[in-house]
Amino acid sequence: MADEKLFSGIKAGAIELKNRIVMAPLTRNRARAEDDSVHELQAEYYAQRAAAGLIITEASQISPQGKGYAWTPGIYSKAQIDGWKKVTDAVHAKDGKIVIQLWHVGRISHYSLQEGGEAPVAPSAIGAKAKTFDGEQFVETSEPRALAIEEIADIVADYRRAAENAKEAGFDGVEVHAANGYLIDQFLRDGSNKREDEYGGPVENRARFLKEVMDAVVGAWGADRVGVRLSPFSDANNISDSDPQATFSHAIKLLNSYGLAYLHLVEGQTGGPRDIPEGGDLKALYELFDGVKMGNNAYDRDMAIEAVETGAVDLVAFGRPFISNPDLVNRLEKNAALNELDPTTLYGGNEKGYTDYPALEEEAVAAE
Ligand code: 8OZ
Repeated sequence: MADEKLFSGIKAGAIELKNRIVMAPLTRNRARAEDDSVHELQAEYYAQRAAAGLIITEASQISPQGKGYAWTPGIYSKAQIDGWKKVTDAVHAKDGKIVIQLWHVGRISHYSLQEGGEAPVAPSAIGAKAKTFDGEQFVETSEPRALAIEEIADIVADYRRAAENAKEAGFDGVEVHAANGYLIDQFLRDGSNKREDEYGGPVENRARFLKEVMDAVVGAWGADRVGVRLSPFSDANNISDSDPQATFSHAIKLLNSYGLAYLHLVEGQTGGPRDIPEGGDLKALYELFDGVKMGNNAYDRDMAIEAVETGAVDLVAFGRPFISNPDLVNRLEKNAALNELDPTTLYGGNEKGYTDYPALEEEAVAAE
């Protein structure tokens, strides 16, 4: 066994991890079309990856309104809870740990994906120049309508219910998805939030929705089983802010006050370059958080070992490598070659490109 710190155990809040390698949240669009539930196929997929110190599920909508793409799973109905229970049982049977990522897409949706064909919702009626997949093709996201102030409490209640459902489904905790230009990020940033009530204007107000969501989710789970994901310097889904360093300094100080299981940052552009824009300082943001820090974005083995060894982060989340390498932890330990990813089977489909990537043969060790 490799003796680098990356391969050693750690506690993230109350969650005991057997190593510091995390399976990042990965949208795969294979939930059942009729009820947005996961089933045996996902149980097998996640169980294959249970050697990770922690699995974060694909983003899962907290309500029908929170959905923005075809075939993403929900965590608001009985059928969805039952489906996720199959997943958590399968992961736990292999001694893995798994949290579910709670998601509301806000304006990153299309009316055809919304109940009654309604407009998606957002802090303000400002559309994103972004695309989504409606089950047949890629389409421009629809023009959103601004949430009435009374509706915000309803969405917070949806988060609370989803968090409670996640407990019933047997998860080890939850991750609040506050990244990548979705609803919480839309509230946080001044490019998408032009509200004139207490949810808009100064950053203290723009962070109010995040705070209310965290209060609700922490109320259901206790802070030490709740993580949160932010992408301070990503413009994913056409999100923008005039001063991300200030916005996210405030957000992270707020999050630090809870005593959370971990803070998860996308370092640079989501799924893209790791570059931080002028005036941005990722290290300074991490330093505002006293708990366990998780980094993500295009890490390879050497970068991950180094980042954990130096204490830049405590955990490293791998995305694409975990798709094509169910036994990624073993491969990293052995410094073995990785399978290539088939980009044509990322989103939608069946077991092809999902549960059929091979694990390393015992003898195929590339190096010590
Ligand atoms: C890829 C495709 C659709 C959604 C994210 C949940 O970026 C996603 C996502 C990724 O956070």
